[in-house]
Amino acid sequence: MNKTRKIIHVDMDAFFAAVYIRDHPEVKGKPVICGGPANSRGVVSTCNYEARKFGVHSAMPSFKAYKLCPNGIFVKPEFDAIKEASEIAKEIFYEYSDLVEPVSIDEAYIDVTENKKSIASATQIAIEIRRKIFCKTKLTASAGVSYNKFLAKIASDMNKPDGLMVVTPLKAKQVLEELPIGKFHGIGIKSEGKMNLLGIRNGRDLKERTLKELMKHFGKAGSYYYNIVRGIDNREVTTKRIRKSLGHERTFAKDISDVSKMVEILFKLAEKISKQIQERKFKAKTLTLKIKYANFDVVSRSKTLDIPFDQDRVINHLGKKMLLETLGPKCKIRLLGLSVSNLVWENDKKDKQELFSFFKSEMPVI
Ligand code: TTP
Ligand code: MG
Repeated sequence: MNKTRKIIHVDMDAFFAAVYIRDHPEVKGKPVICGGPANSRGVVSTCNYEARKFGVHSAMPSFKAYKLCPNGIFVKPEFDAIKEASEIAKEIFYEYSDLVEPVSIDEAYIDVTENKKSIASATQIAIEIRRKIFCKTKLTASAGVSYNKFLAKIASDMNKPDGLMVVTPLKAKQVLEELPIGKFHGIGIKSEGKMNLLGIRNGRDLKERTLKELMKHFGKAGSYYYNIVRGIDNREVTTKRIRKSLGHERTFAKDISDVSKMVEILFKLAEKISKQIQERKFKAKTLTLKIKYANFDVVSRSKTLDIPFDQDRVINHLGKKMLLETLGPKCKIRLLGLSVSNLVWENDKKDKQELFSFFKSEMPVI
């Protein structure tokens, strides 16, 4: 039986900033920027919609945010309050369904096709969820309702902030055709640029391209693009979110050019990552090094091993190798990052034995 699913995507509005403003009402109505201090070398976590009018956005360097919005109020996110609000929202979702997939601290998919309250209308549930979140946290959330995850996610973004949008199967075609290519979840900035070069600016343009053509330009992702623009997304709402990567980075107070200092920092990052993946009982096959140079150019390099790893010396060895291969002479850098991906859960004994012999034979201990 192929029953049409009912999926809700909920995403809190300007989350970190909204929590701060709720708890510090004196800043209400002013542009509030959460993250690194004004004019510092940190980055913006998020900002409220007042600050967005000045062009400030997440992941922007704080000094740039300061230039755009010198009267902005720069504040640190208050994580205890943030986590508490996130938990309250999650509890509300579970009142309706156990099929809840938290995607990040402020967003989740909920499959309400069959729900605990036997409410036939997913829209009604979304209305109730938004109202309850506001009652219990004094924060607003936006929600999207549709028949798959992709469309529900697109929908929740359409009437932000404090909005609700329902995309029925009848409406999906129009919504998708009119959607600017950069708004397609899963099409990153790079692919967006490539699509623009190919003359693809919105869903309508994308739909005109054949599967073969899209796969030629975008590889496997091409078939994903081909399907989503037709409203096809069969991904289930999964209750256990599978982590795809884990990483850390450090922005330095001053640009550094001393390689031994970089290696030292890399080692600390490797130790931290190793500890965290071991705690979570998974291993990784790919390590990615990120370098941001003093002029803000960013390069990243990845290495993938056949055998999964979780030990700091392996991570450090690979990271150091990539760093030395990548750095030009007299390079000044402002940020170093390491992340692991291609994650696998800790496996059977055979895997571990292979891992052990691999270390003994192939990995020099540093
Ligand atoms: P988002 O939901 O992407 O953003 P938002 O809730 O602030 O704003 P919107 O109304 O557009 O949903 O991210 C949720 C929180 O995650 C955000 O409040 C802060 C944090 N975050 C970062 O710390 N860095 C980032 O680059 C992004 C995108 C988010
Ligand atoms: Mg949000």
